Amino acid sequence: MAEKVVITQGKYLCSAVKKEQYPEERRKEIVFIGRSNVGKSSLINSLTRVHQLARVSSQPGKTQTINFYEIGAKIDDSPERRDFYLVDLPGYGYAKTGAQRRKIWSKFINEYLLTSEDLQFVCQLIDIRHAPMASDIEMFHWLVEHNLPVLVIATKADKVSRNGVTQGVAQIKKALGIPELDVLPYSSVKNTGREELLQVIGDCLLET
Ligand SMILES: Nc1nc2c(ncn2[C@@H]2O[C@H](COP(=O)(O)OP(=O)(O)OP(=O)(O)O)[C@@H](O)[C@H]2O)c(=O)[nH]1
Ligand SMILES: [Mg+2]
Repeated sequence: MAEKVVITQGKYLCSAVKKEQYPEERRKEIVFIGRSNVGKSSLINSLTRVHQLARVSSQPGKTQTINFYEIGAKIDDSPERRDFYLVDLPGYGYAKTGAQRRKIWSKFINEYLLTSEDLQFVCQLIDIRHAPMASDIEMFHWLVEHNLPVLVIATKADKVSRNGVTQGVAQIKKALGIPELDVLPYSSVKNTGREELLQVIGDCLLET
């Protein structure tokens, strides 16, 4: 499908660490997951083109709650707006977090991922420059086992050469064990991959 998706607005809605704090209004949800510092919040800013919508930091562990962003989108020339949520999650695999925090992390995030009825797909972000870590591989398999559709996004593509992009993507497919997997290279600095991701989102918004 070749419809054009235009993001018309993006705004922070709410943060949650338990079910009662999820948004009242139900909308389709697209979630971003990945290690701390991989670029989840940056990707949300790049995708929506709203500067500093999600807080970015060079220090890992910036995002600590499930953050819901309310996004308005128009598809093709349809005057009707389709609103949905982008959901930013705290990073996993952050060494300094400690075992206790990791336990809490997994509890409220597992609860969200396993009970949200509006979740459409999970974007799992992996840094294109490094081989996926054990925590990335574990997370990918966990998502697949729980029947959550996953789109793997290789982040920080601007930091490697064109050849490096090809190699990074191949490395990710190999580590995740699925040669035919679609891996989308993305750069939040150059907005590479943005149109492709908007296409996937558009297809998902048009589904009933
Ligand atoms: N060059 C480059 N730097 C990036 C890109 N995406 C993110 N960064 C940088 O990577 C660092 C972490 O980015 P964040 O978006 O805060 O990462 P996060 O995954 O949300 O991190 P946590 O909230 O800690 O889990 C920041 O210094 C960003 O500027 C990218 O596409 N290219
Ligand atoms: Mg973040």
